Amino acid sequence: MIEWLLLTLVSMSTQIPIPTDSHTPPPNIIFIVSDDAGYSDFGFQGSDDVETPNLDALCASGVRFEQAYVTASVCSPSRAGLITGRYQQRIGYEHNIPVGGPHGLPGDTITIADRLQQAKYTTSAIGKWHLGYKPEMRPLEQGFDRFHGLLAGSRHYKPYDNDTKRGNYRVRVDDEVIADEPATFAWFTDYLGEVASEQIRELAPSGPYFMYLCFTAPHTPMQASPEDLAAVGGVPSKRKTYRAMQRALDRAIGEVVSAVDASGEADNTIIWFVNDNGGATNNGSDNGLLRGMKGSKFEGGVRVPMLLRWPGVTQPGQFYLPAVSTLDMAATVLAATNANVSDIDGVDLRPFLVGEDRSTPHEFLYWRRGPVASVLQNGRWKLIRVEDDQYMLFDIRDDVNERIDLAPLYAARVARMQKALEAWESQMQPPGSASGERWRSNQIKKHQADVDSRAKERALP
Ligand SMILES: [Ca+2]
Repeated sequence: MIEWLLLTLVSMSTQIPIPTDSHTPPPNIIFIVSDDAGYSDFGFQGSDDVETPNLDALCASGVRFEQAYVTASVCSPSRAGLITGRYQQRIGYEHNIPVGGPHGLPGDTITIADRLQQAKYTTSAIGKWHLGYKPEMRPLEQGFDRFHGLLAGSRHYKPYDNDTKRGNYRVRVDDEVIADEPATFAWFTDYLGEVASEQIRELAPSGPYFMYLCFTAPHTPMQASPEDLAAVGGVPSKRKTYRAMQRALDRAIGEVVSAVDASGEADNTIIWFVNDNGGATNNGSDNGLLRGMKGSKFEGGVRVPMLLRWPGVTQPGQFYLPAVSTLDMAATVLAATNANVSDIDGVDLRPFLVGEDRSTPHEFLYWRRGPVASVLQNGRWKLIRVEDDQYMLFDIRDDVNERIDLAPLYAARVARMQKALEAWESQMQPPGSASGERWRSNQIKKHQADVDSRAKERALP
């Protein structure tokens, strides 16, 4: 109740009209995605040992979302939802995809880049792709004019030696693997920041651009430069390396934001930062109070840090409480370009952010990956279904760490939410790529009642 009152007050004090001037040039759009970071592993999320001064400054200059969700608790399906603005299960994209395998985003998928390309944007994908390996699944066939990154993810942060044959992990420009990594860059995270900044300087004078910038940090392998390790201090540990990787990530993003600010286009550039899934079990990340980690339907698997700076729409120092989704990223920016978004599952967040709409963007949000599915109602009630017949119900407003299973007490609510989940599922395709018995049992184990500590969660990759 207090939260809602506060929200209303904030909304009232910040209500401003959404810019509708048809002479306003279309905004540049930058999506920045980090990989496997913990929910609390940023200064702006309250970390006391990870320092992210550049992201904290970005946070201070725009809105921080208190309850932001990705559409999957693992990399590839989460990105498929983000880049299409549609539940990825609509096309059966439910599971992670094996490196080099046949699965991925079908060639005829309409991505946000396709839609922005039609709206005369220059579209650029930088960094981790992880949405398919077959030629028709690659960035240049999915609406991007250019690609500078790797088809897989989780590559080494150091350059590969020239005799290392790791095609899907090697840096490619468009679809050509670059010949000499050691001569091209010293540290991959910084390199992505430099590539993005260079492109911003190049593209800003010539019309609107869309940049989809996906860092591989702080996903494994756990590698940090000696400089970053020295800077974060402390005794050697996985956590120390992780903190150093976050330091590099933050520095690279700082460079990108500086390039925007120096481009003369800062007032007309959207910068949207999000992490792709909950902190992983294997990289030393910390999800704070949230139960569960990457791969889980508990909040720690799907609730992520999210920031947006959009002058004229967001206010410096703003925070937004109701639940939002990465599906909303495409819906919001496409609505600003007057593109047709009728088939998109996300919601245009602008009326909510400027206080014109005091309701909440989503009555329901849904998740499913193999044997575990969930539904969140009004940002508060969360039903998790394990296999076909086990239900857990949490009131995450009062019990954000999901300790008290209310399912036995609220049978009618469970039944109603179960119905909503099934209605959503009836619109989805069956999973298109098998997850394998290991991942199936892993999913189920993660949601057993006795997996109630970080140590037990970390035993389940
Ligand atoms: Ca990830």
